[in-house]
Amino acid sequence: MLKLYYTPISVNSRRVWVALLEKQIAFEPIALNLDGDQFEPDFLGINPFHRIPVLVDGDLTVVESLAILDYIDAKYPAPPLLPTEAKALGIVRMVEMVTLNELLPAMFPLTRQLLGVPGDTEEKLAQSKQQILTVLRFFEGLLADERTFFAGEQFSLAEVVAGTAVPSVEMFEISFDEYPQLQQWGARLAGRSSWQQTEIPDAEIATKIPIIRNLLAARL
Ligand SMILES: N[C@@H](CCC(=O)N[C@@H](CS)C(=O)NCC(=O)O)C(=O)O
Repeated sequence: MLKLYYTPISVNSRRVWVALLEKQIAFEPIALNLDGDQFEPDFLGINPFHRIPVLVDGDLTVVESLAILDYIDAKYPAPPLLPTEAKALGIVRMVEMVTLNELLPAMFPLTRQLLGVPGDTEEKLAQSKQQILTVLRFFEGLLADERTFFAGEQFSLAEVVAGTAVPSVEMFEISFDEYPQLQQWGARLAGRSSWQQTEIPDAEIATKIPIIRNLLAARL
């Protein structure tokens, strides 16, 4: 059986968890705390970069969530999460990369500010907020023809990746009022069983704040 090293509160893990649920693939979850256990020799033997998620399938170990998602989709093609048509595939890949390379890095400074982790300048915080708004405008534009999902009617890895990150920007008091397509898209995803099963209650997240603060401070 597949083994998934993960942490329930991790956005990087959640996208793999959601994909496994969408495809109804059984897996053995192995939870790390990320309180230093990621530096234990046993785990470093699995991922020398000390990060989750990691997927282990027999003698194959896959690190990096986007690589894991591709592996899962190729090995378990039903339902397919990557379109094959050129335009749709380009959009899906673009949404995945913009989420990882533009949105998430902009969320780090603002999350640090929320949790009282010092080290970010006012200029950095303002730039990060602008960057998030640019991503939201960009995604709104991609959904502007009122398509159900980024790739059209097909639920895809664009939803799995962006849909587990975009709604969190509300914690920075960013409203979706100016992004009606994105708001409806988010509501559609929130109704899915895979989203509901991977939603972590606020009370549980609250117990992890010291760990989250340390992880974010390490990224300064
Ligand atoms: N690019 C990686 C990022 C993974 C990542 O940063 N995971 C965080 C948790 S959300 C982690 O394991 N942090 C522990 C550490 O950096 O020591 C991916 O997409 O899988």
